[in-house]
Amino acid sequence: MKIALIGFPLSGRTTLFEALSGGHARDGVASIPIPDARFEALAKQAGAKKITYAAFEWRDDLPDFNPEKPETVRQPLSLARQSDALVCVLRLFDSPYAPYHAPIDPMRDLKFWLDEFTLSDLQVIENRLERLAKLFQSHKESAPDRAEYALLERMHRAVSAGESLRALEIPPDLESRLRGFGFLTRKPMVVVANIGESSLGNETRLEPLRRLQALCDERELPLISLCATFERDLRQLPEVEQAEFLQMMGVSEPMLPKLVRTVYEQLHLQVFYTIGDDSRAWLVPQGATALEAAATIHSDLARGFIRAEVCHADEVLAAGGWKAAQKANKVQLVGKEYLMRDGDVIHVRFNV
Ligand SMILES: Nc1nc2c(ncn2[C@@H]2O[C@H](COP(=O)(O)OP(=O)(O)O)[C@@H](O)[C@H]2O)c(=O)[nH]1
Ligand SMILES: [Mg+2]
Repeated sequence: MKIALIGFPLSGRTTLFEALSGGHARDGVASIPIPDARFEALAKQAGAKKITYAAFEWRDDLPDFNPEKPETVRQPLSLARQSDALVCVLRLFDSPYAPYHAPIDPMRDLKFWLDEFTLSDLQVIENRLERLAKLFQSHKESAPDRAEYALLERMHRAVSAGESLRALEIPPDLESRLRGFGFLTRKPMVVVANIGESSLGNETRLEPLRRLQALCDERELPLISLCATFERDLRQLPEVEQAEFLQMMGVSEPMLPKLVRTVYEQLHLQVFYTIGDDSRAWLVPQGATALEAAATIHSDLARGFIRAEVCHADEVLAAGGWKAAQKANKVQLVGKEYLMRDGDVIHVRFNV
């Protein structure tokens, strides 16, 4: 899963990216583990020698655009289409270096991006409609082409009316046809309000933040406020000093885990685990089957799938381990169609 950081130049994207990656990144790309206390306990119980968390690939590699040359926004937008989710960073800190849009106005900045997503998607939809119309003229179209045309017309109406495409139900066969377009208004998005150090601990008094919250509520976009420089500096401290630094700045907890968790929720994913010497957490879409889970681990496991042993992590933990869970009859033997639950531990029996 690719998460792209988008925002105005100097909004703090790179600072946030450094905070997330702890500086361990290359060319603006970093694989960042998703914190998971349940998995940590499970791996420890299993005596794992190697622990691999599920991770997102965060990307801070969208080219900057020049707000004085509006057409330069096209390049970052077209690259953003390739991501699975967007994190839109808005500046709420005072900056002498933000010449293009000096006064703090996160509402204006968020609206700018939402409008650009709308215009950009409309362009993509119109181009596609035009191509399909040409196909119809030469009578070479198939039934799915016609279904796609009808759906695109519906999408056009929705996007023109300023709606996002997030809630739009798309039949699976059309979903795969449309995936390549990467509609921006359909992508899960989290808004980050990047506030200044001086506002830490008294965010509720920030008028622009309150107004931004109202806009995000209206558009059903989750909003996280944090101070990117603070989060970055906090991470660099030894753990014992972190609590002190948090208290000193009047902050109850680090915000990065909350950001990661919120992105995770917006993507409608669930996690499952394989445990042993090599313990791993894996991501699948909500509603995935045991066969899909097996395919995520390795294509051989899906190809030669016989049955799978499944037990929920909470039950494995309570039983005192996988073997104990088996003895207590907590481990179920399931087939390909079994619907995975968030937090299942799986052991696939296969034969290739
Ligand atoms: N005071 C303050 N400055 C910040 C914060 N986040 C970023 N900056 C500063 O803003 C400038 C631009 O940040 P950068 O992360 O490079 O922005 P980008 O262009 O969006 O990648 C740098 O000088 C940062 O130190 C913040 O939370 N508080
Ligand atoms: Mg940058």
